[in-house]
Amino acid sequence: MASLLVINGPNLNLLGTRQPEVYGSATLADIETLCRETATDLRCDVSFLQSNHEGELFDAIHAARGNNDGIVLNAGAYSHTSVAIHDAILSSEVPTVEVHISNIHARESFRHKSYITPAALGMISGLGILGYALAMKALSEHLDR
Ligand code: CA2
Repeated sequence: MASLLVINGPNLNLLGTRQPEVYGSATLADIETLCRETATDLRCDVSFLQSNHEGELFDAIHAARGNNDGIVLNAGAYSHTSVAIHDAILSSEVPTVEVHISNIHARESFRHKSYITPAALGMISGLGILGYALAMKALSEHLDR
């Protein structure tokens, strides 16, 4: 059974409390519920990590090697700044799908660049929390190939 890891980065613990016009009203707990339901449908295991600390994010990506078959990653604002997370994804060699709840290309120009995308299997942006479920499905199909 495939094991997927869903990683959320800085400030995503605040989802549902502010900026609903940008991020919707779902909370981080709602994302985890959706991912658990999706894992049941896909017959895979899923585990979760949220951290506001960059080093904890790449520690989790390193630890995924040998323990998880795929990663769903919303690195939050670190997506736009972190070469270290880019390098961690490449060094882990764990297929990773990048997710953004909002459409980063319809927002400020500083959000248009992501250091995650070149290291990722693919990227989903702007589809709300559905993006997490779609990313899990994409990873499941990728791993079945
Ligand atoms: O759209 C996304 O998922 C983002 O990764 C969310 C990040 C943002 O920096 C990226 O550009 C796009 C920010 C998450 C912060 O979420 C908050 C939610 C409620 C209140 C404050 C922040």
